[in-house]
Amino acid sequence: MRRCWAEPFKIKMVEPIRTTSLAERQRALGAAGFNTFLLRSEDVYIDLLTDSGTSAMSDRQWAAMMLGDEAYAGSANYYHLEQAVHRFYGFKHLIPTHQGRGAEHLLSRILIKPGDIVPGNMYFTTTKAHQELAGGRFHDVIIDEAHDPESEHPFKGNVDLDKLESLIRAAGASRIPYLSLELNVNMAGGQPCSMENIRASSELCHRHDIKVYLDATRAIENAWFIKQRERGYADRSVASILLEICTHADGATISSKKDHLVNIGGMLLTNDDELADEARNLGVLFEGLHTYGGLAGRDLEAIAVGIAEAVQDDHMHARIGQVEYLADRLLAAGIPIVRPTGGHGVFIDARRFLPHVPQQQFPAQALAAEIYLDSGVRSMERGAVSAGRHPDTGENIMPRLELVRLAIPRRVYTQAHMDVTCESIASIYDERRRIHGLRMVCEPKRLRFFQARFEPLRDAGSLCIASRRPDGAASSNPS
Ligand code: PLI
Repeated sequence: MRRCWAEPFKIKMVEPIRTTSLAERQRALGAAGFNTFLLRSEDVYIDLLTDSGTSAMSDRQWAAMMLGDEAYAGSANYYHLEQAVHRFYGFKHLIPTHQGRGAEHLLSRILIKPGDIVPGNMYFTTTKAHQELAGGRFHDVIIDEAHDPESEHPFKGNVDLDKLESLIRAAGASRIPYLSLELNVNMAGGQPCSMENIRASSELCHRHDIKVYLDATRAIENAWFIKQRERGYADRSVASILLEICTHADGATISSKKDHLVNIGGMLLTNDDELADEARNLGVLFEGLHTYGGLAGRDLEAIAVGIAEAVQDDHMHARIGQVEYLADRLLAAGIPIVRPTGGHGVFIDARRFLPHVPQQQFPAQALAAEIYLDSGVRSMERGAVSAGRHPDTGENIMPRLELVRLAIPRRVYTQAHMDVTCESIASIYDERRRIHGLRMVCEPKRLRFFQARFEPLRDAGSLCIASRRPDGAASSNPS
């Protein structure tokens, strides 16, 4: 018989959360322009907007924060973090940054020349934006299965080596500064890369003198999937798999706000002495001195402890196990989600959930709004709004994946919160025909999904299934 698992921690401190009435949520959503990013968190019941910076820190991390050495230069905490990075990632140089996009900015500015092409295994919003800001163009080389939410491929984050080779042949290696290799690809649904593919992609690039930079933001979650799914790794520790992944790359950018179990921070890691010097120098302009990078000493210390906790197999078992628990419940209720279940959240396939809403009417955005109205659960659109416009033509990009992401913060919510979330989505699914699309009425120039505003294409009441229920309230959040 398969035995249950439980989290490898107990709860020492709790943070109250507020339930709201349907009328309050309608008001809040209207004020937010139907964009869940613009909601106030005090109006949210269960916050699955992101797993970024939302982790619960351990007692050891909080204790470590009291050891903050707030020296402007040469803080002891920087050297502790450097030791953790050497031990767990193996790269030679650490340049701390305020968060992941700070590291992306430095790397893009240093390596990309105008007209360059940066291949990547699907785009991430901030990564692509910094590549474009530096004059480059992103080119997708992920395998086709990644764009198919129903494909059960175990490593949907993999690079398609033929696509990469064709690009090198067509563009010329000199126009390709590096391969941007994301681990546990966020926009594909938290999908991992296999070690075999990481190794082969790296060999192909290095044969052509092209560097390989990882987006190692969720590399530890990727290592867990290699342990679970790739032959030869079942008996290896997550920590040893992580180290092996990093041997194939020249460096990495990391947002510490995910895997590292902290609320702020990031880093650029590299084995390249020259690039490290340049990044330290440029970092002074944009981040802060190279031993703090926009962070307090206490933040650096919390990251060092967080990395050591994140690579523990039992932590990763519970972390991914909770995501799988929600996914399995949603599947049992017939909800179309991206398969196989990914690392940091469950992604609902809005195309199949709302087949009557055309993509130009932003079905994933409308569904995220509806889930909030129903139960106060906050999710995020990952579809046409997030994809933005083509940098050359200005046309809206219409990605094949039109998803609503339920990202699970680490060590924060219980199984009961997952049950409430599932019930809300299942009840909406039963009445999905009543959901209508949205029109974008305010579109910021960059990363529009953060601040765009929308209006319902029909009156707001028609968007809100909950208001049509006899009790006029959401089933799972009855206040
Ligand atoms: O939010 P930052 O600047 O610390 O990190 C940017 C970033 C880079 N790469 C990847 C794969 C990310 O997922 C990422 C940030 N992700 C966010 C904010 C998210 O909600 O997924």
